[in-house]
Amino acid sequence: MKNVETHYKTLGFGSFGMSALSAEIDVKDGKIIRTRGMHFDRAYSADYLKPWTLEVRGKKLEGLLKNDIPPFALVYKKRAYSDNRILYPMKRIDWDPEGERNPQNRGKSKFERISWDEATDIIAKELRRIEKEYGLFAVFCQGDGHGETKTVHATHGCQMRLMSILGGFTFQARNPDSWEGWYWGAKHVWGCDPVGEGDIGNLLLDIAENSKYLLHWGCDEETTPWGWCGQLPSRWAFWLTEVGVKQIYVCPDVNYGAAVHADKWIPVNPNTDVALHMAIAYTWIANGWFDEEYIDTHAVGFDWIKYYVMGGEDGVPKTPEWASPICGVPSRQIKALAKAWYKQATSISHVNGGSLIRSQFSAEPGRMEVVLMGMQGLGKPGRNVIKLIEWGLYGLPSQCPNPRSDLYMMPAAAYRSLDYNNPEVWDIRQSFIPKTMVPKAILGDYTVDNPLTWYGTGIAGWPKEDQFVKYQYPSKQAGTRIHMIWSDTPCWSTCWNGGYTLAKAVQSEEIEFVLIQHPWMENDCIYADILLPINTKFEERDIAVDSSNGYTNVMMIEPQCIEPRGESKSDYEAVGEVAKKMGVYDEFTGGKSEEEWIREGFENSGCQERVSWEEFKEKGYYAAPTSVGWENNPRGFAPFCEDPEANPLGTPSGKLEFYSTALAHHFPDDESRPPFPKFIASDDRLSESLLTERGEAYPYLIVSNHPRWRVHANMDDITWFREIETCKVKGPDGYLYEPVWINPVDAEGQGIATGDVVKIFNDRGWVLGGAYVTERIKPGVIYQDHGARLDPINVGEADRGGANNLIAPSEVAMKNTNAEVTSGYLVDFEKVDVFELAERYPEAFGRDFNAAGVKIDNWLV
Ligand SMILES: Nc1nc2c(c(=O)[nH]1)N[C@H]1C(S)=C(S)[C@@H](COP(=O)(O)OP(=O)(O)OC[C@H]3O[C@@H](n4cnc5c(=O)[nH]c(N)nc54)[C@H](O)[C@@H]3O)O[C@H]1N2
Ligand SMILES: Nc1nc2c(c(=O)[nH]1)N[C@H]1C(S)=C(S)[C@@H](COP(=O)(O)OP(=O)(O)OC[C@H]3O[C@@H](n4cnc5c(=O)[nH]c(N)nc54)[C@H](O)[C@@H]3O)O[C@H]1N2
Ligand SMILES: [Mo]
Repeated sequence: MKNVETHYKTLGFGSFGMSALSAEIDVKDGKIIRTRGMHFDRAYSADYLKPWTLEVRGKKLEGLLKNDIPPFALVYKKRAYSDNRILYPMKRIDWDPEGERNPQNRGKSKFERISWDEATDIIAKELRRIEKEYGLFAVFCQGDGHGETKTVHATHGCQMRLMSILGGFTFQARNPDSWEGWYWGAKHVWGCDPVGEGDIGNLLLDIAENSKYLLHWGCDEETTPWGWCGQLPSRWAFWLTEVGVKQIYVCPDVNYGAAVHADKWIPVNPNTDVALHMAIAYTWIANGWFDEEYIDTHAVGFDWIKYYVMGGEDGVPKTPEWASPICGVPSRQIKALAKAWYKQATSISHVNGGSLIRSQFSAEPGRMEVVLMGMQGLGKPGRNVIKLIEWGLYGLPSQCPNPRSDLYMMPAAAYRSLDYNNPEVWDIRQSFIPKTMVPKAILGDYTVDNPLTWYGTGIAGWPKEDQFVKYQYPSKQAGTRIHMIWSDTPCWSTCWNGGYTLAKAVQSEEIEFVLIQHPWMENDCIYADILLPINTKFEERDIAVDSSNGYTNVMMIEPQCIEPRGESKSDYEAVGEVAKKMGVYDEFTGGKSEEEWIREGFENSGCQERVSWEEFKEKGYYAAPTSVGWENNPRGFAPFCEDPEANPLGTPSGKLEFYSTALAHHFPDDESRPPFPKFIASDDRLSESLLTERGEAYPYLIVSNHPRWRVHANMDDITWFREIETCKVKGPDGYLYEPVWINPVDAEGQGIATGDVVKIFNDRGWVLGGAYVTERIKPGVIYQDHGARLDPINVGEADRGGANNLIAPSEVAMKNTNAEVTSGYLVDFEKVDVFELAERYPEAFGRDFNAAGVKIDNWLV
């Protein structure tokens, strides 16, 4: 094509400066016209790259020379051109830093355009005032989400880099959301710091060669690998079928992976997996179907499990007949599954795990799964647990489900966000609040002497000893509560727990200033006092790495594709403008220009060992060949299995701790996370089980999966997706509602048909959704993805967009943790008449929308 320039970019939404998927962007006349997967062989030959081949029973799976990027990458240019972009700095009209601040109107009032100069003047003045009145620890920084993956122009956390230079702030510690059950549970059984997921080396091959069954347990490899690692898991699953591995799906919904690959679907009720686990253990113990020799040499504490499962503790043997009414799986199916799993090599596959690891008491299923694997000889051929996402996000050389490249690259030095895991950069323990406790901290009357307390920073990536350290808000070092929020991650309402309590917290008098920087007018942006416009990665030059695609590791220069829209800047540049007003610009940039940081990133990445800077710049990228002999790398837990003395686990005893000595020592009386796994329906804080009284009031469990057509809160405005019937359901008023899957049995009672609008509710509030009546969800369960864009009907009470996190519990999953409960909780639903609602809430229903959703104009004067 004439006059078309092709640029390399990584498109993926892991953020944190880590890996994203390499793509080629075609630009014509200053406009992006096309996106394709990167051809790795543009500058390096196939002979050099040596794509890998997996071959089992005569069937081959081959590495590609062109990246098979997911739909999110293909459509991402629409985000750059979104009508919903924030193009100028803005101020809430009724927030006057010199007079009335009207915090009660956050989420309700409109915004007016101001200049960058005016905005940064106000911000600098506020920072100085707050420093004088309370000290800088009163500034609370929220900067930890996923989103665009950028390095020099880091997506999240630039404001913390500035605040650390100024000398203080309170850090929002993001709980290990992706891994709760593994982090707080499994880690105490098999070690596996930092996140508690198992060792997955070379398992693509091990499972294909040795497993008879693969249990996709809370796993949809046709949806969630899209978030980080493209289409390889899908190709692998097709190949497994050819090779003869039977794929069994354990989940409440026929998810997209199940629809395509399942040999069998075991429909389980949300977050009741631990009952199913217990019944499997019961069947094994009752029949002697487990590996006693392995347990003797590789595990401690099996007697506790046996005692509990056989009913020794509470007089209730955990039989399949006991489990069946709880988990919804017929007892004969439980027995058949237990028998098959014992008789034949069986592995488990997760992307990260679904509700069972993000619901109440998630430590129980998290560690019971490891107990089951241990009972059948974890690490024996074909008996492992694969995490399909792991090479996606990190491409960690030690953890890759090989094959893999022979070089691991990371332009870490150029990453401009705060390095919060490095106490030499900034010790976050001086003052922090776990993300799951922020509303509680703001709404409670805690003081230094009467503080809110908890255990652990809870940040994914910290070693397990961290779980036993006690912290408090306000901290002694800070000596103050928080009075300002500075966020570059304005999707609390859509992605975190108990969103309606956050709405109340941000309207508190005590929060004097809410500053938000974001590319699009959505979600928590409506709570801002000042909004700063941020650009997309197409509008910046950067350096990037792709170790997510599974074919070859690529490091690249990312040229600028288009001009920044409006007056938008990158997060790094925006914070830089504030740094100028605070007189610390040189410290903030380290005295280096963008170009110099890109160069610095290259020099420290590992890539410089292979090519010169000049060659790298000229070719635009470096791609590493497949490593030689990867087939022989260790497979999952095989080294531990073969020699547990020489290859101990990271537990205190070095063995599988079915009974955790550390939990017993630190929290002997914690009934929400006892030393060994149990079945827990409720405690004095949480009762999100159908077995409780609340279950009678709200008789459905909701599954709130990671969205098929979004990455969390990202991309809810992509018109190409919104035309798809499982992406949005058109209501009678023409509004595109977030789908709610309802089984025909449950829909019938209320006369609900596809296209009707329903209200999902519990004692915490309600959200709307568009009914999608289907047998793909089991009866008694409804399913609505998380992350739909906020569109408040009544702030703190009702939402039209369908952001169901608003009605998720505020309590943490286990007492001495900061784990979230965002799925598998109790709700009810009923059909509503949207025209009647429109009369009752004229303002909300009067908001103008188009094919991309609610328009930005509704929020501007
Ligand atoms: N119901 C339910 N809730 C869940 C889960 C669930 O399974 N169910 N899962 C949990 C999990 S595992 C996760 S990871 C979280 C996800 O939660 P987050 O990681 O917080 O969510 P994201 O929407 O990916 O990204 C955060 C924000 O960054 C913005 N963003 C993207 N690019 C940029 C940029 O360049 N600059 C700035 N300033 N902002 C940018 C996005 O628009 C979005 O507002 O959700 C958790 N919550
Ligand atoms: N498309 C897309 N991809 C993504 C993301 C995204 O937002 N969108 N987010 C990324 C991130 S940050 C993460 S952490 C991962 C998350 O990856 P996962 O944790 O694997 O994703 P989920 O969608 O929460 O759950 C996966 C499947 O578990 C099943 N499931 C749900 N609840 C239960 C339950 O209680 N028991 C059982 N047995 N099964 C259940 C459902 O079938 C669901 O499809 O995905 C990543 N990839
Ligand atoms: Mo996640």
